[in-house]
Amino acid sequence: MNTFGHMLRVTTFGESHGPAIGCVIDGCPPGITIAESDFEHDLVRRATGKTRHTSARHEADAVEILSGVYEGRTTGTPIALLIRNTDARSKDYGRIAEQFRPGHADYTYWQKYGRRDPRGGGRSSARETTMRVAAAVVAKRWLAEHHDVSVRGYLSQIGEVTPGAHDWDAVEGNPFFWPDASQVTEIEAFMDALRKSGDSVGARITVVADNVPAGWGEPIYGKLDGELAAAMMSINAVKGVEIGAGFASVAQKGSEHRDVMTPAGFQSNHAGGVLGGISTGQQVVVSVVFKPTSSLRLPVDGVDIHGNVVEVVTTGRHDPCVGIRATPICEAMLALVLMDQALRHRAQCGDVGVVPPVIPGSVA
Ligand code: EPS
Repeated sequence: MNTFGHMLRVTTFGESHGPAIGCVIDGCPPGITIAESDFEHDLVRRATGKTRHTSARHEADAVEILSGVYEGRTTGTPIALLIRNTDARSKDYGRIAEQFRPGHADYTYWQKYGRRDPRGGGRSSARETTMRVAAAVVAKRWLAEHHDVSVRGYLSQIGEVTPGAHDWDAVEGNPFFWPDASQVTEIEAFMDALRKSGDSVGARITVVADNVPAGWGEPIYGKLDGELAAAMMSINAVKGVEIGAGFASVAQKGSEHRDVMTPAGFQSNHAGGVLGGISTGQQVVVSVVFKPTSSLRLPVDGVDIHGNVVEVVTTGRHDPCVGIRATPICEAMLALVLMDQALRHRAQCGDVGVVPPVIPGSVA
């Protein structure tokens, strides 16, 4: 499957070292103002090659709008976006073209299809996430204009390090999307040592959506939290997703976990803004865990496609921590799921309107 979503459907295509990557966004309402330059901000936030802490590949990531937009506004017909790959260096993959990197999708792609495009990881490359971020530029705009919904995120753990403080203003001011400016030097030193060692590390991203009205989501199949989990798990290298208190819920008592409602507002948000698969009107909170990347220059014994024992060494321009630039990707999946659910809610329940009482601090 290369398509997700129900009323808003996004299909991505392309390989890391093919001529281009792209997406088709179908089901998008007409009238949204969008220009090629609007994609730049989020694509730059996600891009490689900006600092020494990510892959050194330099892609222009220039979006071409091929369809679905006329005189600067969406027409309601499929929106096709294309980005040409300009800095692929396929010779880096010569050595591992017939090998399986331990911990990588090389082996499972081979088992599934009986063949694979080894250049840059082909379709399994994190390059694919570029188009999710591009598609979500449209979704973020629609959510903001129609519902005042905003989506943002930050790096909430890297290796063992967690933020000592949380300041949204700090997040965009460092290469890691880290919310505590006082720890940036420490993280830079950590990443420099890691890069020199040739190893990689995992990370956690937290994304939140503000002003999501109560009522978005489906009660059984298609739950808001269920679709968020599936959307986040579809990102390369993701191994865990939590909604609200998430796995910490296992150690909580019910009296602690329940979010007490008073006429003055909810007293907590352990639910992460979702009850019974439907938004509560509180902040939607999702936390996403990325595994350490598997493309390492550290040698390891492995097998090749002929079953021979080989030494696997990955050369090239790899990310020592893919989570460093994953904040915009998680934001993108949150925005796309929310817009899809908003359109579904409008289709079935658009006539219901606001149902009292609305708990203060939440959104109707
Ligand atoms: C990636 C490996 C590197 C990254 C790439 C993701 O590609 P290459 O080996 O071709 O330099 O640069 O990320 C991007 C190009 C991108 O735009 O995100 C991988 O193995 O997933």
